[in-house]
Amino acid sequence: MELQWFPGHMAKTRRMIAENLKLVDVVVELVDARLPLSSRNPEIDAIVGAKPRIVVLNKADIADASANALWLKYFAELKIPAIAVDSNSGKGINRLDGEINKALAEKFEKDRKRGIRSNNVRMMVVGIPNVGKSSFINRLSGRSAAATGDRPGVTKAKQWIRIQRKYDLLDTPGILWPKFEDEAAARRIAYTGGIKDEIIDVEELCSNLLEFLRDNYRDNLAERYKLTEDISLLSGYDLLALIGKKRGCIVSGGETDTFRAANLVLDDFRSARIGKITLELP
Ligand SMILES: Nc1nc2c(ncn2[C@@H]2O[C@H](COP(=O)(O)OP(=O)(O)O)[C@@H](O)[C@H]2O)c(=O)[nH]1
Ligand SMILES: [Mg+2]
Repeated sequence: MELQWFPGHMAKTRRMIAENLKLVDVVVELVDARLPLSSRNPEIDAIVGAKPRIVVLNKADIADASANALWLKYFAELKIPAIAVDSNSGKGINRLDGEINKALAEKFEKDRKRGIRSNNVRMMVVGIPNVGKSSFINRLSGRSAAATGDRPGVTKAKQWIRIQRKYDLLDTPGILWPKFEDEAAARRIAYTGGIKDEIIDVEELCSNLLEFLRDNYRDNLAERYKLTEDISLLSGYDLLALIGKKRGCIVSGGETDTFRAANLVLDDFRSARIGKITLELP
């Protein structure tokens, strides 16, 4: 991953997030809509504990719309509030307000009984690298964002961003470690670019992705690369070679440059040029 996660780092991260958790009313957990389970931290439930939480299926714009609906239903059944968001355009982000109100209904009621009138809500964003935490925070804060600075009783270094008059958002997200032990999850994260390509075999990775696309998004694949032949029986590596040939990825001597082809396909996938694709279903 972008950061090397050692047990020591994980312990430190856990500690830092636990400290910040004490300061907030609600946690916004970002996951990648294309792989909502694989992009979750494996210990998220234990880390967040009983603190109210909203799951944001981010990058919903480049995930399969019908799959987004299935995932929202999945989280609804688990009684975990979830919304689908595109942090680049801001689409879906307006649902956050309603979900927070529902998740914090009890707190508001308690405050009201105690005669506390201010409905200020403090929140923090957590998620694994590359799910879009910074984009989400920027989008949420918009131009009206104002660093509210240090406040009494809060550690000096903490910066809060005031949004929509009633939210205080911790300006630095909690960066959690991904699922390393789960090979299939790690592979899906790698497809999306969440693991540095330098440390993996891109041709093997791309071959695996092509097999997934062959079985689940064959029309998208055929259309993108003008594959008119029957590809149902081609292996991932055969597909890679075929696409390389079609795209003119040739090395001197006439052989197909499968390394270049793999980078091209991965780039196409990551930029959603093959289509809106979800890598796992509930
Ligand atoms: N299509 C799309 N891309 C996004 C979205 N949110 C973030 N990104 C992109 O994902 C990449 C990682 O985003 P970033 O905010 O840096 O992630 P962080 O590491 O969690 O802070 C960047 O290239 C963003 O432009 C989104 O909702 N839709
Ligand atoms: Mg960031």
